[in-house]
This record gives sequence, C-alpha cells and structure tokens, in this order.
Amino acid sequence: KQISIIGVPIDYGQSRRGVDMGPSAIRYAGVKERLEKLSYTVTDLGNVSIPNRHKKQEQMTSKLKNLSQVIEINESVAKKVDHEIEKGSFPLIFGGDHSLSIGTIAGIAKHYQRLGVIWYDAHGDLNTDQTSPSGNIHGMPLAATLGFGHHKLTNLYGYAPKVKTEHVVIIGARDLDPGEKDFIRKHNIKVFTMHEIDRLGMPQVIEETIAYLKERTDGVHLSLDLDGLDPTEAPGVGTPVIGGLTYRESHLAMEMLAEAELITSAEFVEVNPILDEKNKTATLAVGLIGSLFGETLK
Ligand code: DIR
Ligand code: MN
Ligand code: MN
Ligand code: MN
Repeated sequence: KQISIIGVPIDYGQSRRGVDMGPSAIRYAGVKERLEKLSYTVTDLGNVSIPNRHKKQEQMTSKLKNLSQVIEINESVAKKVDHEIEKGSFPLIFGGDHSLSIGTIAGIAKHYQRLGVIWYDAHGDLNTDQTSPSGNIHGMPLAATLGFGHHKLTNLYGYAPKVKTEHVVIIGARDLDPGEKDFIRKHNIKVFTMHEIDRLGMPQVIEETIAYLKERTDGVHLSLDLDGLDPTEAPGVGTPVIGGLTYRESHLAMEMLAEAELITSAEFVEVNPILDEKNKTATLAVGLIGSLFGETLK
C-alpha cells in the first residue's frame, strides 16, 4: 500500500542526451496522482544526485564509457532502494538510462533468497565488457546482475551475483547482439522474442512467465525499458527498434501481472523527452504503471 518513487536521472550509460529528463517527464505526466487515486500512499523521494559531466574526466582504463560515474550513481541508487524496502515500501524507480538497474537490483536482491526479474525490452542488455559493440553500460545491466562482465559492475554493493540466470524472463527482444545470443544459449535464459510473442500471443506469454517465476522465485522485479514498445507508440527513447510491443499488448501484460500479484518492485526506464512527441512516452509509461498497480481491477 506504500510506494516510494525514486528518480535516477542518469545518462552516462548511453550516448544520447536527454534521457536524464525522463524522471521529470514521468512525474509531469501525473504518476503520483494516478497512484493516489488507487489509494496507495505515495512518497516521492526525488532524484538521486548525479555527478556533473565536466567535473570528472573519465580515464580510459577500460572500454566501458563513464564507468566511474555509473558506479558512483548506482551505489547510491542501491542504498536508497535497499532502505525503502527495509521500511516496507514498494520501490518504483524512474530513469534515466537502463544502467541504473545495476543499482536498483543490487539494493533489492539482498532482501530475497531468489529474486526473479522480468526484463521487458527490445534489447537483452546482456553484453559484457568483452562482447559490447558500443561500450555503453546500458547494454550490460542484466549481465552484470547475473554476475557477468566487469568486476566493478558485477560486485556493485558488495555482492554477486544478484540474480540467478534461471530466474530471469526477457520479453520483447528483437535486437540482440551476437555476444548476447551466445549468452542466452549458453545459460539457457528464458526469452520471449517478438517471434514467440507473435506466435503465442501476449496472454500465453505472460501466463507462462507468471507460472515460471511463481514456482522458482520469492519476489519479482519488473524492469521495463520503454523501447520494448513499438516506436510509433513510444517514440521518446534513445534506441528505438521497429516491430515492438503494442500499447494494448503492454497494458494486458501489466494487468495480468497485477492480477497475479507477482511484482514486488519496478522501474520504468529510457524515457527521453527530447526525442519524444508531446510527452507521449512518459504518458504511456504512467498508463502502464496505472495498470501494473491494479487500475483496471478496481
Ligand atoms: C546495444 C544497445 N545492444 C549495446 N543496447 C541497448 O550497445 O549494447 N539499447 N540497451 O537500449
Ligand atoms: Mn534496456
Ligand atoms: Mn532497450
Ligand atoms: Mn532456483
């Protein structure tokens, strides 16, 4: 009944400016009021502070871009999220680029024996420093969470791994790099690519996801990258990929997750208002949040 909103205006994990304004855009789209209408007690904790761009020059000691800033920010994200769970509150995080998941999940997973994760994204975010074609850390958070990649990312907040490979479900993937495909095969990660979603339909995909996670995990974090949706419906993202999930499919997914009472923490990331059309993507995110918190059940 208690929700804590945490904004993480990070843009160091990728190369397009503007995603740091994502948390503001989601707030502006009325998320707090929307949740209060559902009779939750909502506390907006504001944003985690972000080091200035010009303040620190990144030493190119590795091919990971802005590694020290990403680490510094995620340590404070982990601490904040950890503290909110300790207080018994549901952490709801707004991004910011997807590298912030390294911190959120670090703070969340220590409260569970076997945390599950739903990764709703056009991408796998399973690259490591060895496989990344870009050096952008937002392409690596799921691998880091599972214990793979640069030791500073995997060991963030002092432990690794945060989540086991068999406790993850990826939904909406359609742009996987060669190293990510190898990773998925090698570790037998459960993935519903767009191909499977087209064949099975979203109802079956979510039913299978719920059944799979219910029998294996004791809590489930939803990590929703807005680029999982189709760019016609969510244009305000840094790395749009054609052929994505629709508004309707995504609402259905959120409604089914709400009905199953599966989700114990959530984040909505990669909203970039500079690339958006009249805050369409943040507004869509707020609609999905409404459904995830049971709007249609009340
Ligand atoms: C690409 C793009 N796979 C990379 N990744 C993401 O740079 O590693 N875009 N996550 O959102
Ligand atoms: Mn992502
Ligand atoms: Mn993505
Ligand atoms: Mn297990």
